[in-house]
Formats: sequence, C-alpha cells, structure tokens
Amino acid sequence: MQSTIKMLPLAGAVLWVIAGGVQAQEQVVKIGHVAPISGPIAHLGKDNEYGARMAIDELNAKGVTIGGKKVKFELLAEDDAADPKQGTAAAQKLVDAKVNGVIGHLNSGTTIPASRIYHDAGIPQISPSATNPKYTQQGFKTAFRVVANDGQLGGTLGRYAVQTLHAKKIAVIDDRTAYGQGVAEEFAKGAKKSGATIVAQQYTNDKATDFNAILTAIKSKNPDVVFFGGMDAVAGPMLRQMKALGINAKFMGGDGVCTEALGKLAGDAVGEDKVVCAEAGGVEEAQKKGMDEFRAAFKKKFGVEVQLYAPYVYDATMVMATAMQKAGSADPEKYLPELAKIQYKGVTGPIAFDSKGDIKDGTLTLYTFKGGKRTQIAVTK
Ligand code: ABU
Repeated sequence: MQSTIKMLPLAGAVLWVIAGGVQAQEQVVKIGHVAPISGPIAHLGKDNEYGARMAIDELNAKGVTIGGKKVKFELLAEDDAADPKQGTAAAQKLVDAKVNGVIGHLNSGTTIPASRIYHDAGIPQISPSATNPKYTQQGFKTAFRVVANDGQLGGTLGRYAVQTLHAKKIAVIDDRTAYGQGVAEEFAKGAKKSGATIVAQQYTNDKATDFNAILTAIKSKNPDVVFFGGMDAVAGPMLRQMKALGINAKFMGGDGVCTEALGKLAGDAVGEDKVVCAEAGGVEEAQKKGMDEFRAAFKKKFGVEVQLYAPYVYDATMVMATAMQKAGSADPEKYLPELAKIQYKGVTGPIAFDSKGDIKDGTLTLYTFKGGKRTQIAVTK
C-alpha cells in the first residue's frame, strides 16, 4: 500500500497522519511580536523583531517539549508603525489569531493601549522596551516588562546632569509621545530636585525634522544641558541643527536616543562626550561575556549590529517559553502564574517580576559617544 502523508490543521496544533494512523503530534505555540517595522524608527523595530526571531529559532533547534509534547514555536510578527491606532489593530489581529503570548510592543504609546486588549483576552504580554510607568500601573496581571521604567531612567539622568555634569540651566524638549513626555517629566523632576533650573521647555513630534524655531528659543537661554525625550530618528537631525546654530550645551536623552544608530544619524554633531544617554537595562562585568557572545551571534545571523533592545526581546521570549515549560502548558491561563514568579538568568541579567509586572532590581547603563560610537560610562541601579 502506498503511504499518504496528510497534514490536518487543528486549533494551535498540527497532526501528521501517515496512511491513516497518527505518527507524531507536534503542538504549535504562537508567539506574537509587535514593533514599528515601518516609519522613522523601523531600524529599532527590526532590531526587536530579530531578537524574537533569534529566540524562536533557538527554541525550535533545541526541540523544546511542553507537558511531554514536542512543540514548534511560530513567530507572528506585526508592524504597528509606532502608532497607537495601528498598535491596537495589531493587538486585535494577534488575539484573533489566538496567540499564546505576545512580546511587545516596542513603544510605550502602543504598548499601553494594546495592553488592555491582551488583558481582556487573558494573553500574557512582555514588553522588552516600553518604559512609561503607566504600562504596569493599570493593574493588568497579563502585563510585564524586562527593562527599567522612566521613573528610574529620567530620575537618574536628572541627577547625573546636575551632580556629574554640573549643569545649572537645563532646556527640555519632548516629542509628545507617551514615552517622550514621560521621560522628560521624570528627568526635569530629578534635575530640579538636585538644584538645577529648567530654563526652557519646548515640544516637537516623533516625525519632525526641522527644529530651528525651538532651538533658536533655547539658544537665547544659554543652557548647560539640552534634554530630549524622544527617539534617535529625531535626536540625530536635532543634534545636527544644534551644531549649525552654535549651541554648545551637552545633549542628554533616555533609552530612545541611546542607540548604535545615533552616531550615524547625527554625523559629527554627536561630538566627543557631548551626548549622555541611558539604556533601561545593562549587565554587570560578570555577565558581559554572555552579552558579547549574544551580540556576535546576532551579527553573524542577521548581518547587522544590535541596535538597542534585541537582547531584551530575546530574553523576554525565552522567559515566556520557560514559563510555559514550567507550567507544562502553553495555555495562557495555565502558564501566567509561572510567568509572574519566574526566576530567569538571561543574557541581559537576572529576570524576575514584582507584583506590578516590572522587572525587579532593574539596571541602567549610561553611555556617551566617542568617535561616533556608543561608549559605556557606567552600569547603575
Ligand atoms: N523606551 C524607549 C522606547 C520605547 C518607549 O516608547 O518606551
């Protein structure tokens, strides 16, 4: 008898049938990922997506079993263009596709509105990069993040501006997004508490390219530091225009500007030790080897350097898969309690969540730029 092989699709599972008899069963676990793959920060969205791809490929190569059954992880990657409306549309699409969990979104402005959709569907979500505190302050048991938040990030940078850079007069600009506005407010709070005066407060948006008017207004106040709450795609041209206008202040920003790409986006306006920014995570010396190995493997696989949060996306995906393994189930209701109490050693350091879903003992890494390259200053708590 000639054997026939047929694939029968089931909800979340695939059965391979040979000549009428079930030969093997492989469950498909669907992991959603959402980031901006189009628009000004598509390079960061792609970085995040590659981080998820790397984890999924490794899990599949390893041949993970959950509850005694071999599983195949499938990545469902969506583009939200960093836009809140597209973010909620992408979230609904993933819920409709019955994903087992979601890694994302990249931006606070998309992560926060999407989190209600995942919460209402009971689907666990880990953001690898959204830093606005509101995300985990909504009381959603499904919401987690593996990076520090803007309270820690902005506050630390505010103190650093005054205590280390000895800034007395500070100008603050933000891009009016949930992230940009939030981190700028926290920065200003920290700087004022340490004794500085905010001499100018200006606003732009996350797609702007012309800052002449706001920078001219700032120049007249002669600040020691200009802080920008926003992303690298805006910070690059802003730095170029600061240079053209002869503004010699130090330039500070949060994790959104603290990318490998900023050196290229700003050209020589990035200066030497002119920029100080912070990544909302980081590894101490003991874990540096693991992080270096990750970066090398990433470069080998995708042909590009890690931009910013790819290692955090990788860890977030691994954390979700580990919770499923511990629960013996990829059913969101069953593995969610394991996720809440996870103790995981990642390439980005130890990962455990507090009662709100924030990472416990989050670290920050301060960077500057030398020779156009992002250069570490310090890792701090
Ligand atoms: N944390 C910086 C970039 C992502 C966000 O919007 O929070």
